Formats: sequence, structure tokens, C-alpha cells
Amino acid sequence: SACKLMAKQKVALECLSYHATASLDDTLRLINDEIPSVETYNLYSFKFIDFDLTDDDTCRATIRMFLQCNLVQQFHIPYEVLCRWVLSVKKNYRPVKYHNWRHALNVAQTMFAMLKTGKMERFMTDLEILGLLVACLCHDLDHRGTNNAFQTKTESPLAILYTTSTMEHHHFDQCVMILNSDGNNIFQALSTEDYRTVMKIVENSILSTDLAMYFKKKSLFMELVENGEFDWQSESKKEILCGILMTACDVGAIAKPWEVQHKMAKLVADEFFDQGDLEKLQLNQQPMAMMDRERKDELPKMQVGFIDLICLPLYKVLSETFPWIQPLYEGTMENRRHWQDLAEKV
Ligand code: 5BB
Ligand code: ZN
Repeated sequence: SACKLMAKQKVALECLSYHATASLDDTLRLINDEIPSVETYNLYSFKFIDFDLTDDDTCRATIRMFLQCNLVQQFHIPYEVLCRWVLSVKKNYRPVKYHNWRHALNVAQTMFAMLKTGKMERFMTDLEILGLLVACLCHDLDHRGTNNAFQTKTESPLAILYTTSTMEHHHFDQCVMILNSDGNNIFQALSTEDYRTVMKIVENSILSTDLAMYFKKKSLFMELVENGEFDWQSESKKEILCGILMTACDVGAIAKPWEVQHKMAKLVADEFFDQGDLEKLQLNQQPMAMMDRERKDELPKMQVGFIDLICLPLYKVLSETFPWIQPLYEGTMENRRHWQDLAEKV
């Protein structure tokens, strides 16, 4: 329709001024860098922390995960293209408080730890591993620090373009745009069939990070588990499994050691409060509790709610099916105790 076309052009115009891929200088610098070991960055651990890493380190850690999964050799990814792509992805995250490049890296690292330490690798083909890592790194591209409801309320061009899973569709769009930029296509050597398959995995996985999708996927997953499913090979079951894993990684901060979780929750809250301020100022609306600075005392209680409603049920069913990911469940339980203690003090 004319409306959608207008919206599309507005989004495209806005992206034209913002989007850029990595410079040759930065790419050459990364190519010539030595890539430290998995152990140097603690990449196998569910307790990985990015706080002490420099921006250069975050790129090297990303490359290390691709090398460690043997994806560069397996899919003939030219090393120069991989380096440029990582830098381009990083560049297309905005400096918002939580949904920034560091969050994308953390989600990808949690996926890496799930595949390796959590032994989920055995249920995945190499192509699926490639798709999942790419999806994790790209799943919040160009996030503006505001959620889907905000896009709808403000009638942003993005909300006109995509009425459901608005931001997630945009994250996938950005992912495709980067891949289609000169010298950035890490999938360039794939056969037509593999290319189609990996793009489908990336799309499904990114769209699955919409919380609205999660509740549907979780009940489908539970059904399969209750029916004693042990064969995850069919395409539809893989789709559900990948979607569930994406959510498990997306909320991975909730399972980190307490000091880290505490800091991360503050960042999430700060981003929510910024949206709340916009709602007050731009829309003259009273924001929901979660986004209202005046109600920051309720944070511990809300974290307990988030843990009970989303995180614990998810990690519980996952670790019952795949026992090696139990550390995520344990870590979340531990943090629940801390948040509950704080909630009782208010
Ligand atoms: C989440 C769903 N939302 C529509 C309403 C509020 N809830 S909530 O009550 O579970 C909630 C979650 C309330 C407050 C929260 O944070 C206060 C700082 C959170 C929360 N969400 N806490 C976190 O530590 C994290 Br991480 C998140 C995730 C934020 C991004 C949402 C992406 C969900 C992917 C499945
Ligand atoms: Zn995310």
C-alpha cells in the first residue's frame, strides 16, 4: 500500500544516513591482530563477563568463536570478509544503555557456551551453528532503546512497515543489509541451497527473540518434551529448539554471578526509564511501572517476577531435557534469592 511504501522509504532514508560498513583501515587492523585463545576470554564459561574487554577484544573474541567452531574452514569464509562483517555488525549497534553491541556479544557467547560446554552442539549441524551465531550477533541490530509497544504508540515508520514483531523484523532487515554490503557477505561461498537454509535459520532465530513468540514456542517445546521427544532432527522441531535457545541466550544476563547480574539489571532499568521519560514528554502518558523512574524501588520485585514468569520455567525445561545447561538454572536461582532479599527490604 501507499502507506507502507512511504514507511519503507522513511526507514531507508534514515538508514542511509546512519548505516555504514567497516572501514578498510579497521578491517586491516583486525586481520593482522593475533586472535587469543578461548581460555584467554573465558568463552567456554557461563560466567563470561565482557566488562574488562576493550572494543578490539570484543571483535577478537567474536572471531575466536567462529574459528573454534571451525566455521571459517568449513564454509570457506574469506578471513578478510569475516573481519569486515564483525566490525560492520558492531558499527550498526547504537550506543544505547543495554541493547548495544556488548549485549549482542554476550548473547552470542552464551550460545557458544551452550553449544560447547552445554553439549548442544551434538543436536546441530555446522550450518545451524553458523546460523545461530550470526543470529545472536545480529538479533538486536539498530535497536533504539525502545520496545515494540513504543513503536506502535508513536506510529513510527517501522511500526507501519511491520505491525507485529516490529523491531525484530527490523533487526533481521539490518542483518540482511549488512550481508549484502560490499565485502561483508560471510555466506558468499555457500551453495544456493545452504544459503537459503542458513538465511531461514537466521530469520527464524531473530524473529524468535520477540517475547510474544517465546510463549508460543515454549508451549510447543513443552509438548514435544512431554511426548518424550529425543529426536530433534525434523525442520519444524529444529525451528522450535533454535527459537527456545535464542530466548535462553537473550536473557542469559539473569544467570550471571550476582555482581554482574546486578549491574546488568541496572542497565536494563536505565534503558527502560529513558523510554518512560520519552513517553511522559512526547506522548504525555504515564509509563508502566517498569519504565517509571519514580518507581525504581520496585526493581527487585520486578526482577523476581521476570525470573519466575520467564527465566526459571525456561531454564528448568531446558535443563531437564539437556542436563549440561543446568548452570544457567542454578545461577538464576541464586540471583532470585538476592533479588527476593532486596525486595523484602523495601
Ligand atoms: C517482561 C515482559 N514485558 C512485556 C512486561 C514486563 N515483563 S517482566 O515483568 O518480566 C520484567 C522484566 C519487568 C522488569 C524487568 O526489568 C527491570 C529492569 C524485566 C527484565 N527484562 N529484566 C531483565 O533483567 C531483563 Br535481561 C529483561 C529483558 C529485557 C528485554 C526483553 C527481551 C525478552 C526476550 C525474551
Ligand atoms: Zn536481545
